[in-house]
Amino acid sequence: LPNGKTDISIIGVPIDLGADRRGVDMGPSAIRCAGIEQKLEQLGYIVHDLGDLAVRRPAARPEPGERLKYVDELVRVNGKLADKTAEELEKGRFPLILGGDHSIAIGSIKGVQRHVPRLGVLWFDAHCDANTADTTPSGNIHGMSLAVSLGYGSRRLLGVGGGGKRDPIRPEDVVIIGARSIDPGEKALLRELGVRVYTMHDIDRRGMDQVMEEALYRLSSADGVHLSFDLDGLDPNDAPGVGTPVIGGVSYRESHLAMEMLAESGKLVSAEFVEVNPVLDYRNKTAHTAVELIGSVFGEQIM
Ligand code: 6HN
Ligand code: MN
Ligand code: MN
Ligand code: MN
Repeated sequence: LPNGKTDISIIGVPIDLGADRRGVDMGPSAIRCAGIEQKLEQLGYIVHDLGDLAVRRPAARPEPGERLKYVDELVRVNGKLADKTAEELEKGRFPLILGGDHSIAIGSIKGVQRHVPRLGVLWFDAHCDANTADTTPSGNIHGMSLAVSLGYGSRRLLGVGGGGKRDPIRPEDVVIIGARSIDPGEKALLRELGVRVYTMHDIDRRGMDQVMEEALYRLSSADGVHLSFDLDGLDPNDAPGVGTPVIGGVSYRESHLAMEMLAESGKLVSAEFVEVNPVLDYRNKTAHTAVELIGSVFGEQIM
């Protein structure tokens, strides 16, 4: 059990305002329908499903002239999520957050940081989500959340969850796995900071076992690890229901191996599964895959 905990709190964040394609706001429902609670109970956990955070649907279009689309509501919801996440850790429970688009990592990580002074982050994604207001090609905040956690981005996003009071995540405590679509500005920032990005090239060349072994070794200096799992890290054949698919991704088996190794490390303190888009899915396949992966994260083994 991660950190010896027996209680898991599920927090749904039905928001899609950080992304261009509508529909990931239905992610929490889809993952619940796919049987997350039963899966965790079978593994012996006590599950507290806290339902979904309230999300306002502001306008049909983002605020005109705003560089960061829907920033007001995203700042508000992420602040709530930071508080909720911290509250569950306070109770001794493991926060398992269901997105929603990937902008929610801003709030969840801020919340976990209140309890884990030196937090490591394992960012599983086709993208690096390391844009800032100056480099974003889209204005979509789901492409900025890792940059914010590292202390880069607009003042308003950095202020989420009383941001200033905590140091940002250290670059050496972040690993990205599965990247294959990186914007020029992101590349420059990640290079400058020295964040370790395991691209598909690394996975093809060295295999997921070696990549994960090295990634976990890097994260071992942190006090705990937060898993931020974007389903688009997987190959679109295995996870078709995502808003921003990129061909040539991590396979179903490789992703399971990664989660099994993460479980074995015993370092995990919190996790989120994001970007499931049931509108684009095939018979809830992506949500089912998410539930299977969550099983592996919480110690499920084949035998
Ligand atoms: N995600 N790099 C692109 C952007 O708009 O900044 C895509 C971001 C995708 C974000 O999948 O979480
Ligand atoms: Mn992402
Ligand atoms: Mn992504
Ligand atoms: Mn299974």
